[in-house]
Amino acid sequence: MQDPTKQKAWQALNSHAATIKGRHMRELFAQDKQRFEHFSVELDRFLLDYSKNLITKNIMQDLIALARESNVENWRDAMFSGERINRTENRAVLHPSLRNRSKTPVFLDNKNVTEQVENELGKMETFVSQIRSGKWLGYSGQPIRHIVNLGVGGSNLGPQMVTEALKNYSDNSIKTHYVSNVDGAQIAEILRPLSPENVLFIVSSKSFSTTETLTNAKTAMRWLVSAAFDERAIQKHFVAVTARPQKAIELGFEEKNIFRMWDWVGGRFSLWSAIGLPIALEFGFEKFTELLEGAHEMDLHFQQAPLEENAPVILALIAMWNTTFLGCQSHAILPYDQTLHMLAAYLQQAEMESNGKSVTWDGQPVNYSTVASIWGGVGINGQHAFYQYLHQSKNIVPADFIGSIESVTPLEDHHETLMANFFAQTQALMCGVNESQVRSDLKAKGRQQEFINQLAPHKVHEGNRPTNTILLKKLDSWTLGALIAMYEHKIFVQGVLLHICSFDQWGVELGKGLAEKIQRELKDKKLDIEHDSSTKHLIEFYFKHSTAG
Ligand code: G6Q
Repeated sequence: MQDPTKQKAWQALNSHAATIKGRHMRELFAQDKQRFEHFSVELDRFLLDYSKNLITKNIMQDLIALARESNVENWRDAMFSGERINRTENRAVLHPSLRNRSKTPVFLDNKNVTEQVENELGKMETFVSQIRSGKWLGYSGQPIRHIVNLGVGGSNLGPQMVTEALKNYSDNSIKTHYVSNVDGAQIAEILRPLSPENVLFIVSSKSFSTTETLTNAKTAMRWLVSAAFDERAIQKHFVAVTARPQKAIELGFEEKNIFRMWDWVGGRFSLWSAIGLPIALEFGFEKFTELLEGAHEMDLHFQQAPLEENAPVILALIAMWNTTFLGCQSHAILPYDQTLHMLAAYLQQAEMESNGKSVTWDGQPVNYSTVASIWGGVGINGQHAFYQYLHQSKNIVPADFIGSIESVTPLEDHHETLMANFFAQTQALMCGVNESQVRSDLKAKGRQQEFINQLAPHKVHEGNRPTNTILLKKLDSWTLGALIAMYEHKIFVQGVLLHICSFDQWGVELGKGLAEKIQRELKDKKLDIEHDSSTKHLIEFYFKHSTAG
């Protein structure tokens, strides 16, 4: 496979990067009165404005040319048609089929994936209706009121992020809780106020072999059985979601209580499958369907819109421009919506686990930056915490600002205050304020010259800090589905541009394997593998001071 840096467009972008660094976005806005029109895309229920990036029309043309040279369109079509583009695991990548509301058949190994998905959705719908209507009863005859999802990583972050984001749409008949950590503190705290009689546990694990999740599942089973005094209660209070149903059966699950997912769904892309069951249980199957519909609409946009107007493609190109060509090392996700407080954590996994790699899909080392580290938090709160760094640090941190025109919870002037800050921040990050302005502002306030000389350098904001603005009409399940799908496809396109396999995660295996060996040592209270001196002494110190057992 060709070295991507040798591509014509890549080299043109390298030259642009060398010259654009001396320019300021203020100047670019002044030169082009239609900059917003040139660098924004309006979709059905939201707007993407990427004009506050250090780009010109020529740069955008070369970025689009890079997408063409990298065959983004062919890769996209290969993904949607079920080709095994996850090369290192020899798997298809068909999460868009989970929300294929057009119901066009997609075949994999002579099986119609669309049909499999529809069957499973049907099973979910029936189950959701039984639980929500109170027909499904617990061991003592009580209807289910609480769902506890036991799952980690991709089997946790997506559903939990969505549950938080849609919490204002809940009718509160069912409350969902999430346990992801094997630290007993989490499950203990969640179970403490609950009564086993009305709790349903979902053991969510694609592999059904994740130690953390199985440890939590066994603890939950003991908790239930110690109240019910009957192991048969498990069938009324536990369901599983997995691609390995046999393993769930071995743990005692009845086949009818097992929801299927498949190898062609990556964990971090799985909230659209039965992994999203807690969402459907708390908000109803209709809301879950709306989420799928919004995502499907984004799939269609990604498949049909020309690259120049294709939101996920543009986001990927801008991210690559900022990271690979301009050298930014991190990227902030800043929703001005309290209910999106988990979005940064969700996208952190989606993007960093997908593209935080340093070899190409052929195993060649890459000699360019791949993706930035992702972090962030909700707007306003961040302004009173880490925005100082965004405005004045030596490191440039591009950011996505996400806000809504209409509030889901309108209260007097709350939303206006929130959104005034939303608009002000991207403007301030872009424009900044130079020293002569700072000086004249201080002078206008009647400050002494000596004071002005002292303070002026501290008040200078260079500006020129790149941001994307995503303005939603309103945060609802449809729009949320579209938003998440847009980011999923952005990540996919980034992988294609960077020649990286976005759908494996070999980097998590090393530590996992080592932890298994060390867990045996901790159990036996004896070191029997060779460790470096730091790890050896840490474990010995742990043994020496441990009061447990
Ligand atoms: C996601 C990752 C990872 C995975 C968890 C849980 O893409 O593969 O986060 O989801 O390790 O795995 P199981 O669902 O198999 O328990």
